[in-house]
Amino acid sequence: MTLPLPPGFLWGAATSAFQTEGSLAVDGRGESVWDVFARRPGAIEGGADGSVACGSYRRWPEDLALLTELGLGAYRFSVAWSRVMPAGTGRVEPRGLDHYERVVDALLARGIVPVLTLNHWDMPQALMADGGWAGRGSVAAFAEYTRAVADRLADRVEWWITQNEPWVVALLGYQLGLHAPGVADLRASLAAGHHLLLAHAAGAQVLHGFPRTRVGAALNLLPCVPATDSPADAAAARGSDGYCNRWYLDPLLRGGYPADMRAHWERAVGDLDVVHDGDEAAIAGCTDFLGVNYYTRRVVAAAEPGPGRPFPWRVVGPAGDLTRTDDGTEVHPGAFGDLLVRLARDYPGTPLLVTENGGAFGETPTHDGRVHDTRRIDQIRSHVAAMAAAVAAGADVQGYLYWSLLDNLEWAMGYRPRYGLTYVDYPTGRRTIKDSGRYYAELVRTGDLPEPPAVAPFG
Ligand code: IFM
Repeated sequence: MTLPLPPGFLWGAATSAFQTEGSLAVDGRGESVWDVFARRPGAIEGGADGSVACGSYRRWPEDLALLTELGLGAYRFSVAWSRVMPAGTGRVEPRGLDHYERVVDALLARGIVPVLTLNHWDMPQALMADGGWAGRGSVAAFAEYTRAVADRLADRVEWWITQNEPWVVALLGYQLGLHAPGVADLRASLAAGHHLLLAHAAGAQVLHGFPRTRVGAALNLLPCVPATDSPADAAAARGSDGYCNRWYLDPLLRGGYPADMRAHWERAVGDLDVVHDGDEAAIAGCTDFLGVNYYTRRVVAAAEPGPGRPFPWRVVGPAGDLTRTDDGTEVHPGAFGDLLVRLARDYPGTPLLVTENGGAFGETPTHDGRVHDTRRIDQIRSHVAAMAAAVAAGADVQGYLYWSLLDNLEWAMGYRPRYGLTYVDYPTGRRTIKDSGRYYAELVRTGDLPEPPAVAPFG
């Protein structure tokens, strides 16, 4: 029996520029916030940086050959803003655009649909002079950058993602200072989140000036489950959902920020004057599809706000002996399926594209040269099954893009976590398709869920 997915369903894989490209000082690229953040002692595990990564700026033809070998029909990649506009605004660097044009043309020649992300976290450092995403000037800057990329590529690229995971940027980059640009300020994080959404709207306006473009934002959605049956924990889970999910979903797809979460923010930081009259109207109604990045769920309990806890809840789990990835993240396909059904119910009429799903499973090559990553095979199988069940239940899911095509730089965790369908030997850059990659290829080829292969432990 084949999976009940719509015709033209996009099966693919995803990467981002800073996590894979390397070649940071090539072809006129400017510095990004991640270049600078990586130089802070202790910012990235192992003192790692993005200078080499997977070497994809040079080795991109190999990456595209991998997509073909896997039989994938779509590739999500990101354009590095600082390659196109080294100073964030103003002068356009044609060598940067030439590079991405070559990639897009080569994808199309291979029959692979490009899904282009404009901001996967690597804002040009020069824009930090105005506060980065915490400054309102970021919105016009993003529109200018979008225009430069669209002028070159919007005649060939149909699927555009303006922002990747705005909540994560606001939380880790501006609230906790654990990601670039390393700011730890609650008000700045509120401002950053809002400007990321406004910039999505400004970018969408530019892109909609070109025929055939479809514009979405990719949100990292985290189903929030109450720790107990108590009304207090139920309220906490609802609040947490407001904070990570609805604060982004509702303005994009429902016309404005949710009132309950607005009240939480006002209690925490005072007046929300960063949101100007007309902003919510600008953000509403410009999103053609929702990008869904799903990794796990969170279990939430009621808690008094206090130092380091601006809102009345805390994440307490999931706890116990569960299936987990290498970094302890719970693997929970059921929550993925439920999320897709919930999105279809609560935000009807918006097609969904799974723009990321995956996990850190660090298997390395064994004596036979292969990577027997059975845990990732289970993860793919269970999540695709959950997605198919959600589609059967009415969710309009148009594609599934696995994170990631390649092992790559996992931000502040450096190169330790491995998310790829393809193993990357970092000292040489050599790529080896893992058993999970072969499994995914078979799934895509057959449109069904193959039985996991029996692994012969000794080759
Ligand atoms: O590697 C990241 C990606 O850049 C954004 N989404 C989550 C992935 C895994 O943590």
